[in-house]
Amino acid sequence: MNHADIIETIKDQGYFIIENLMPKDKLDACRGVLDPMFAGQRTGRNQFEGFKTQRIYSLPKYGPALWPFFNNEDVLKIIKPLLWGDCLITAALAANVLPGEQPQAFHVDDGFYPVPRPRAAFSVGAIWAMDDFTAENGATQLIPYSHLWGDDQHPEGVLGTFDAFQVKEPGKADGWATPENTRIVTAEMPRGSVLIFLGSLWHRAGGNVSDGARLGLFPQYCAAWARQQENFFLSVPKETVAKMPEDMQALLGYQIHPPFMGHAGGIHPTKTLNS
Ligand SMILES: O=C(O)CCC(=O)C(=O)O
Repeated sequence: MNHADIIETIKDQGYFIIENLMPKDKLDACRGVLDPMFAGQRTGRNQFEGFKTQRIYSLPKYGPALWPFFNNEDVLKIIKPLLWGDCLITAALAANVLPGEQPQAFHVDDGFYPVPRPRAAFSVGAIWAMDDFTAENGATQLIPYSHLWGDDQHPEGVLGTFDAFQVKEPGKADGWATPENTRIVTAEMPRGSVLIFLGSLWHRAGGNVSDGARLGLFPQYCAAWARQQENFFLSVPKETVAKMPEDMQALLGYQIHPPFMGHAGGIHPTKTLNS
């Protein structure tokens, strides 16, 4: 399928999977950085992060092996037209769903922009499968066409988008309930594939009933005029940004969105990198 057809499919059903997009050497190089970090990583602090899920944020700061997962040309050719022509990285995380994890609460990713639904998505997510994603190990689950829902429509019997953050102990809420009468698609895909979906689409990480972990690398992109979730100006050292290719710098926010959004004291933000 070409980029234009994929964009139309995403506008229609809310998501699309491109199988086997990332070559093995890049997957291996990235895991070479992430695996030792996950070996000592704590699990989540609430039901949303996942009591048996490890997360690492602000990934671009961990070096060049991570960057191909953020500035992939094919993915950006699909995502930018969905976001008014240009985008920033709004969140840059990896989620390692461990055996025994419950399904996450269903949620949307752009719900904190307080503009009534239904409306265009203000963000688009791309989940890279760093392991094979299966129904057993916690592959992402999506509700097709739910990006068209209004504010009053929720998957039946589940927590609201932000309630899962308040659940601080396992088993204290039914956010992981599987709604009845709702068609759920499980994004099973081989390692190296990428799931692209609108930030307005209801989705969640699945539960893991297998005996292995499921690692997903999850860049989210927002329109270039929207506020980013993560503050990369503070979390990614300037020296690291200075070594990045220009497109990575721009994606992190070192760019001007015309006519002058993002300037730094009247100058282009990249000019601050060597000062
Ligand atoms: O890891 C996944 O499959 C999805 C995670 C997710 O949707 C999130 O944390 O916002």
